[in-house]
This record gives sequence, C-alpha cells and structure tokens, in this order.
Amino acid sequence: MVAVQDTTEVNFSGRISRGLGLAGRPQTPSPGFFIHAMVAVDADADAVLGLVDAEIWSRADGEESAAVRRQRVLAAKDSQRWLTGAESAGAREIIVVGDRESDVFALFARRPANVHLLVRAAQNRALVDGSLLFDAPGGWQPLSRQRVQVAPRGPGDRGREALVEVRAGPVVLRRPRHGLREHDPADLSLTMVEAVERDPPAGADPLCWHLLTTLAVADAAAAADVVRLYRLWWRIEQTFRMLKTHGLQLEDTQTAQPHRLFNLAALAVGAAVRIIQLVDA
Ligand SMILES: [Mn+2]
Repeated sequence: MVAVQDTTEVNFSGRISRGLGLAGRPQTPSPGFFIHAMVAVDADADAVLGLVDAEIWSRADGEESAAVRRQRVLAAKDSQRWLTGAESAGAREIIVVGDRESDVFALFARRPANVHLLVRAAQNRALVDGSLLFDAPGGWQPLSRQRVQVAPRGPGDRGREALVEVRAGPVVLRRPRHGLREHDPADLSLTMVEAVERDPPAGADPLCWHLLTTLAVADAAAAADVVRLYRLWWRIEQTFRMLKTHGLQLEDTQTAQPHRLFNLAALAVGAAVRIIQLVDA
C-alpha cells in the first residue's frame, strides 16, 4: 500500500480570536490549527483508497520562544505517531510518501520494519564521506528520461508535463548533531533518486526532485518507479484543496467553539477524501 501524507494550516485570522490556539509561523501567529493527514492511494490506478490517519492540533497561545520549542517537539512526536499509525493500519508493507517537511532524520531512523519511506529531501545533508547529499548524483550516470506531470501552481494554471533525467545511487547520511536520541543510529544508508528537468519551458522553474528512499533501487525501472510513486503525493495536496478553498471551505465555517471546530475538521477531512473518490469514479 502507498500512503501519502502532508500537513496543512487552517487559518481563522480576523474571524475567531479567542480560545482556538495558534497556527501560522511562530513569527506571525494567527488563530487556527494544523491538520496532518495520511491518505492511501492505489499506485497503479492513481486512485484514492481512503483516509489512513488524521491529526489536528494547534500551538498554545504564549511566548514566541516557547511556541517555537513546542512546535518542534510536536513535529517530532507527530512524525513518530504517523509511522505508528501506518504500522497499525495492518498493511503488510506500506510506502509512506511525504514532501520536504518529512525530510526528518528521526523518521528514517525510527521507522517500523513494515514501513518504507519515500521523501523529497529538503536539506543538503552531510554524508559520512564528508561530501554533501545534493552533490552525489554528479557522479552517477543517467538511467532514463521520463515524463512527469507537474501540478498546477495556482488558480488558472493547468499544470504541465516535464521531461526529467533520472539518476539513482546509494547515499549514507551522517546523523545530525541536534535533536536526536542516543540510540538513533550514527548514519543511515538510503537510496537517492534525482529527477531533473534539463529543458524547462521559458519562464518555468525547472523540476528538480531529490528523493530519499528506503526502497531498494536496483535498476532504471526501479528508479522510474520511485519518481512515479512520489508523483502520487499530489493526491494529498488535492485533498487539502477540497477541504479548504475549492470545496468544503472549512476556513469559512461559522462555528467558533474550538472543540466543535476540531470535530468538524475531522469530519471534513473524511468528507474531502470521499468527494475525491466520487469525482474519480
Ligand atoms: Mn507539506
């Protein structure tokens, strides 16, 4: 099973001011909350199978420094919970696909045995040989070229197709200095798959993905598969759009009581997934 995950912010700035807790960046807090959701996707048909897990939380209203700290602790704790959720989903093997927010050393270090990870790298991490992660593919041969659908950038954009060059190879990440438990490993052996667009259309940002995965990538076909699986991530993006501006308009709800709002949000995530399934069908 493939499960795609992401976090979104539901913002009530200007509508609700008390009792809700904070969303937004620590520097620019606003009343609201965060939703993390994991959606199961059929990798062959691109079809949304259902909601695996959803978590809803807000930062406590307080000092800025305290808020920053709490957010970090929460992020680490939640990451672990997503994996535990994946484990308890009962699938024999589950591939969890995440965007750059999921580029967390501890996620890879503490994954349950039946959980594979496929994450877009956000940080140019240090490797054990002293070199940097994003420099590694420079020494690798291109394995294939493949077409990738690029998601729309916003209203009016229909998206486009990019022709990418795919490279893959082994990388050994060095353990970061901060924020890890003593029993986390000193290094992590993973595979990186790089997909780079050499000839983007005028005015477009070239597509460039550095994908870190625990999946075995033995040949060109397996590398192409990793790129294809990462592309499934757009379905969680679509779920959040359905939840907010393009569908259920959760941010426009009139309910002002926090516990009701959280319950409503939980229902709405499930509803957004169902709507996407109906539209698909
Ligand atoms: Mn995200």
